[in-house]
Amino acid sequence: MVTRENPTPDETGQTSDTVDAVLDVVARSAPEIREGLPGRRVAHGEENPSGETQMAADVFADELLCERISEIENVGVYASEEREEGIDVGNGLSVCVDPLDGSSNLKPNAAMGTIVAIYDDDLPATGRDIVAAAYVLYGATTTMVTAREKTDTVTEYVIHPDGNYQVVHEELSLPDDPTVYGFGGRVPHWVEEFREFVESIESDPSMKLRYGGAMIGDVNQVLTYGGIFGYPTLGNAPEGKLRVQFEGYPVGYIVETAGGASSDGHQSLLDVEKDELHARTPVYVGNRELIDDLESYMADRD
Ligand code: FDP
Repeated sequence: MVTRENPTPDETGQTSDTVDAVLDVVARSAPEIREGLPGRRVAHGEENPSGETQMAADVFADELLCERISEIENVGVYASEEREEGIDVGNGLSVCVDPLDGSSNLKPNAAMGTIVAIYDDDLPATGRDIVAAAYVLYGATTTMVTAREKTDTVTEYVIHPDGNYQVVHEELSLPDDPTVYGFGGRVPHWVEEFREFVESIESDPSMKLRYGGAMIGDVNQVLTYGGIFGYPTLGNAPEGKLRVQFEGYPVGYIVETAGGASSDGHQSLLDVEKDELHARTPVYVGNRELIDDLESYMADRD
């Protein structure tokens, strides 16, 4: 379970209501986002703040969530991977959204997600400021996985086409025996220490490769079957690809709350400190023993 040095005194009252409202908006918006995808599998013509080509669907999902989340009482800032800066929308919690994670899976019609992280501080916040995190997975069905400080549990919901949703797993926890692994980045760019770690994973006959190219789909495999996902440090990109505020902290928080572990190669993702909204970090999440092994392989690398 996640341990915080300075826990929010009591995630009740206003904070809890705001978290409920944000998660409700995300769940109820998911069918609309899904329905909006077919006509938006084309480039929008702009780049996001990380220099990636935006798809029309990225912009659509961002605008829809921005409009709805901004209206929630006690939300202070809405920030998105698709916007340079957070938008000041009032007083209260900061909400960071990756509206469409894995949007390069739009063209081949594979899984994608929406990620949300709610921080009880200004942005850029730290991983220890998270009060809740969640993701929607647009797979064969639409599901949502939430982790919140109030209950210290991870819950999975199925979201119906009309926006209503129901619990399918009240308290999700990472299976004890890991069976799946998936790692991003071009293999020729993997650093030697990481390559050796991957060889050790692949030499274990109980481990199977599961990699779909959208972080949320790959992380959900790990939460379901046990194992490890990583988007590693690369020879040509030491910070990897994934963004701390929008991807690293929320998946780290969810997997740790589910009884697993997270790392940037040396420490919990929740202890990574960056002072830019769109900063990146290597991301590794999964069963504790696999993350410990990974960290020992990476120990000599800065
Ligand atoms: P995408 O660029 O398709 O939106 O950070 C976003 C992400 O996907 C992750 O979902 C995924 O793990 C990773 O990037 C894949 O990136 P590459 O295909 O460039 O390795």
